Amino acid sequence: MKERILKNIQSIRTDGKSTVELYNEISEAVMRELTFTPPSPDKKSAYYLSIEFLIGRMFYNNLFELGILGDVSAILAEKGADISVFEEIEDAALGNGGLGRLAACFIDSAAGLDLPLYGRGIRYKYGLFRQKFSNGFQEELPDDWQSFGDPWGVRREKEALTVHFADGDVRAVPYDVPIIGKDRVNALRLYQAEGSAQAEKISEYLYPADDTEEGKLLRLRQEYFLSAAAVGEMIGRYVRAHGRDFSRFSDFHAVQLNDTHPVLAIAEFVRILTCGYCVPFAKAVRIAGKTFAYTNHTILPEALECWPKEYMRRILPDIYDVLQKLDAKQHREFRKNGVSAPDEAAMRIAKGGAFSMANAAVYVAHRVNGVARIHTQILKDSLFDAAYRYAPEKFVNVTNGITQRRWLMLCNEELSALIDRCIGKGWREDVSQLGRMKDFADDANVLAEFSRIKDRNRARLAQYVLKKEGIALLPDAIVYAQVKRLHEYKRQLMTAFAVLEIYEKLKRGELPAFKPSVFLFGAKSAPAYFRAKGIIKFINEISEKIAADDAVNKKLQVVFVTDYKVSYAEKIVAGADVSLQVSTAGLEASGTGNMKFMMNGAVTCGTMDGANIEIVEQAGRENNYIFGAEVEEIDRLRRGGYDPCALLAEDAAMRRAVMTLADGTFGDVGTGYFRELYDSLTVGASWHKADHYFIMRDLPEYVDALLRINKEAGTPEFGRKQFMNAASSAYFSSDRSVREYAEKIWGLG
Ligand code: 26Q
Repeated sequence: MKERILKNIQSIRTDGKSTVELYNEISEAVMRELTFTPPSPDKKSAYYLSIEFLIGRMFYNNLFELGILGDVSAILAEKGADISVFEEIEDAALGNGGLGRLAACFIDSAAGLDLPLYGRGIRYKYGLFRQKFSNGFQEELPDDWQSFGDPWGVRREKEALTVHFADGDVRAVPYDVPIIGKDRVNALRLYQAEGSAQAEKISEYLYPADDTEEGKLLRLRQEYFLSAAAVGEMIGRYVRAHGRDFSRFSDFHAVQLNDTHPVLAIAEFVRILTCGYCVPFAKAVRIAGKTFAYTNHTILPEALECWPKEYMRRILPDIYDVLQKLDAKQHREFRKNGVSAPDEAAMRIAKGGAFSMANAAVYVAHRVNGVARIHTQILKDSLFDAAYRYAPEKFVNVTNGITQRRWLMLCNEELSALIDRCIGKGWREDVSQLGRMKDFADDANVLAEFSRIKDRNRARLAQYVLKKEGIALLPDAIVYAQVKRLHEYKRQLMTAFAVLEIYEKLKRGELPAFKPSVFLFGAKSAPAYFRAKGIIKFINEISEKIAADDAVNKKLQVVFVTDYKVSYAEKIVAGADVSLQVSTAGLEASGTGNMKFMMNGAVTCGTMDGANIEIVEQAGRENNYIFGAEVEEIDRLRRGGYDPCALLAEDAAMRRAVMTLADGTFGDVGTGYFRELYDSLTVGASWHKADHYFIMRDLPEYVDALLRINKEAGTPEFGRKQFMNAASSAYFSSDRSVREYAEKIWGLG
């Protein structure tokens, strides 16, 4: 196959063609020769249902997975074309953050491990918005990713299904995208909604605004659309192969629900079995239980979906009936088993006038998993404590991972080559061998080469930032990076305050030995998330003020990159020195950016939260910079006695940093953003106490940690710390995660 693909590409003429034309021709030359590996009818397959798939750029990745990236690069060079021009082709951002990128890493790993795991998602016409800054404010532009063509998607007209809503039918047309492994090509199947203008709206936008009833209903339609299409397809295939006896359904299908968004798949499955095939309700629920498993990705209450019954009755009356019956069955069962009233209230599917999607999933699924050890523990101890006491055998942990193919081999070729030279190439097939790099932690030559590679990657990152932003990063500076969704719990605002404190210390001459440092931010704010937008503006104001101050601007720089996405992340993780992972302990379920930085040899400056805990367990706490309150302390503070204003009163530097939100140092053009942020920290709001993410508790320790890093950076000891992180990262390969899912949850042999 490789030879044929290369021959196809060899015969392409490059002269006079635009980048987009060439991109399409080369991609098509690959697609002509690829054959999808079909699910085998007599073996079990697993399906990963997700409202997001954040695949990133496919072009280089696919050539890499086929083992022909170098050859294609050489062929193009002969023809006078540079393979890097395809970086102009924007990647489809059919996701927003960690949850979507995790889905992409998992299907990549499964293909590599020769496992039949198939993604099922939505082919949004517009992905996550493109971000611009205007006067430091975020602006959102539509992400028209199909304007470059979609050579990797194969429309499957004949496999289209119909999805029924009370007010009309919608066609779900599958598009298959190849996920290439060594021995198989799995299909990521994305459904496009068609049939009418109203139908098309369903697959128009990822996360449409849901501040109106219409918006909420559209989101509900999306969730049902994905669920019904995926379930309809599975049941159809099962019936054709095995007939109408569903007792063996779960011998052939495992379905993983990526958070609550596709949980309606459970109800749809029960609906079809009971209404379409006369399976008794209890039996249908039992089969669903054996088939479905649910992953929780967040404990934040605002992200736990509850759908008003009234919406459900209006557009999905049959699903409403199923959920009502499921709730009644749950109630009978709990009564029979003597479940206490408070426990029942916590676990009940019907809650007030709404259905709790998480409770439905936890009740039916045979496995419920968190995404890092501490997160799973929190699920057991608090969010789902009653369910854990009721059915402890359901709960398992699977710590997240990332694909080392995209996040090391592809984005950091030089480090990968160094690893090859030290331990041979076996790690490329079996990532667990990467740990053998630790044997070289005291080899001065290897460490020196490792540092030079970091320097070159940092320089490449600087080139990229210059091209994208028109900003020259400070030469030879330490790069501290915080790139992730913008959210209060992730505490980008705390980093902003830390930078302000450092800025002031520099101005006062208190840091004579301070080494040049760049604070690199990348994040998108949800369009309607008022505070997150205020934080972006605040950081951009700080950036500008420091850049304009000749007394410090050779030492300190703040850059908020625009339109942060997968392809930007690939440059940043390779070039950064310090990974900022500073969420309030207990709130970041896992984090996966933290793993990408680690694998590329950045130290973590962070709290004991999410996967940070397992990162320092693998790499050594002494090789990272851990600070701040741990979960127990945060719990205690939450119960009472936390007084951020008292902390501000005691700490003048912190007070001055926080006051800049209110004292006119920075302007927000009358939007009220800054005042509202200030109030949220000092007096709270109707729905929360002051500083409920505990910034004042952790900020002084954060500043200390950043300054400690600044002192140590550039020394051989610091280089060794970075090296130890990369050398200890094998555990965070999504190959390991996917194997765990296959064994503990899917029962894939
Ligand atoms: C919920 C209700 C209404 C509208 C939107 C949502 C919604 C949308 C997206 C809720 C959550 C998300 C995305 C969550 C997410 O990305 N979570 C991250 O998942 C990663 C993979 O497990 C973890 O590493 C991160 O810690 C977690 O934040």
